Amino acid sequence: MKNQLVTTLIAATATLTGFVSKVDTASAAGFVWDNSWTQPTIYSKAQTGFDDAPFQQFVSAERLPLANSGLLQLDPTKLKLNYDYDVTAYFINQVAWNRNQLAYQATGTTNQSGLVFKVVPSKDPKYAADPNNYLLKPGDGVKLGKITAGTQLDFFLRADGYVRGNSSYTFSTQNAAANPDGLQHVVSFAYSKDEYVVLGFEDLFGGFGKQQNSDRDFNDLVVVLDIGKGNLVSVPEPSVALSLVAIGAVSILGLRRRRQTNTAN
Ligand SMILES: [Ca+2]
Repeated sequence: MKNQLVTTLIAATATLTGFVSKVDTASAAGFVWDNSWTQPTIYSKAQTGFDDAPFQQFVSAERLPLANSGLLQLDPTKLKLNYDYDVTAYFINQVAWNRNQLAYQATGTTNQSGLVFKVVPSKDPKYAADPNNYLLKPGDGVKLGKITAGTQLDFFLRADGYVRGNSSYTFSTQNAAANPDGLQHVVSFAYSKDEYVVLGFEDLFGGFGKQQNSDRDFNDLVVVLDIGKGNLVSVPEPSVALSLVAIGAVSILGLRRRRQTNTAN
C-alpha cells in the first residue's frame, strides 16, 4: 500500500508541476541542444572562493537525500530573478553511471542558452582512466554571465549525453509534463534563506519497475546555483513548503524500502 501511495504522490506532484508550469511554457519554449557547444571555463574553488562542503550532505547513497535537511522546497519551473546577477552554477557531486551533461536557457530580459557541464563524472569504472571523467571536481563552478531581472532560468540534463548524443533523453526544469516520460526529474531547494538554490537531478527514464528501472533518487547530478540572495521572484509560502516536504518524507520511506531490491542508480 505504501508503495502505491508513494507512486500516487509522485505522479500527483509531477502532474501538479506540469499543470502549473503550462502557464509559463510559452515564454520559455524553444530550447534546442547545440552539439557545437564547448565546455565553458571551469573555475576551481580556489578561484571562486566557493565552499561546497555544506552541500555534500545532500549527495548521499540514501534515496532523496535532499529532503531531510530543513531546506525550503522550490518549484524548479520558477527560477526567475528579481534583480541582475552574475549567476554561477557549481558542481557538487553525482551518484550516476551515465555520463550526463547539463545545459541552461535564459528567457526574458536576458535570452541565451549554452552548456554548463559537457561531461559530468561517472562512477562507472570503465571511465576511470579517461581524463574527461575528471574535468569537474566537487565545488567547481561555471559562470553563466549576467542574468538580468525578470529572466527565467531553465536547466536541461541530457542523460548519458556525452556518450549517446542526440539519442539521449533530455529532462528539464522547464515543464515536467513535457519530459520524455512525463515525470518530474529535478527537485529544487533554497539553501540558507534563499542565498543558493540546490538542484537534484534524476537521470533515468520512468519509475521503479518500468523502463530503466529508475529509482527516482534525484542525486544523479547535484548542482548549486548562486543566483544572488533573495533573488527568486517566487518562493513558496511556508504552509505550501510544509506540504511539499511532507510529500518528500513519505517518498523517502517508500524509496528506502525499494532500495533493498534495486541496484539502479
Ligand atoms: Ca537516480
